[in-house]
Amino acid sequence: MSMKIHNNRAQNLYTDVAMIAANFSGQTVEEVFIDDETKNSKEYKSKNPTGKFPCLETEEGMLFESVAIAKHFGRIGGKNMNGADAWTEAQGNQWIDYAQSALAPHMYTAMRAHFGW
Ligand SMILES: N[C@@H](CCC(=O)N[C@@H](CS)C(=O)NCC(=O)O)C(=O)O
Repeated sequence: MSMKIHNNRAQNLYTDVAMIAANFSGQTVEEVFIDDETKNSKEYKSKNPTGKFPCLETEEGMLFESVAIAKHFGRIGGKNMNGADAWTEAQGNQWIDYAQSALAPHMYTAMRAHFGW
């Protein structure tokens, strides 16, 4: 089974993060858009409990959170994308964690102010 990335809309920045990692790691991933009715169904909630996108469908199961998905691609691509050793992996993770905790929570606020959404 090929991997499918579930998305709610085009230009979801979180899905873009995961797909950039997919492309760099050489993965072929089909994008599937999930409508609100499907998202809110009991069956779908059991697969994607946070209701957030992206969510990756794999042979092993479903995986949510864009960074977890990106790191999964980084691992399975066989190109040491997550770091060639413990130190370089930790250095990458420090910036990912910084971006997630200090930047991402304010990203949409800043973009709304800038673009007038
Ligand atoms: N921490 C999550 C955030 C994902 C997220 O907030 N996705 C939004 C982007 S629009 C979403 O799916 N919203 C749909 C909803 O809340 O119904 C990640 O990194 O994947």
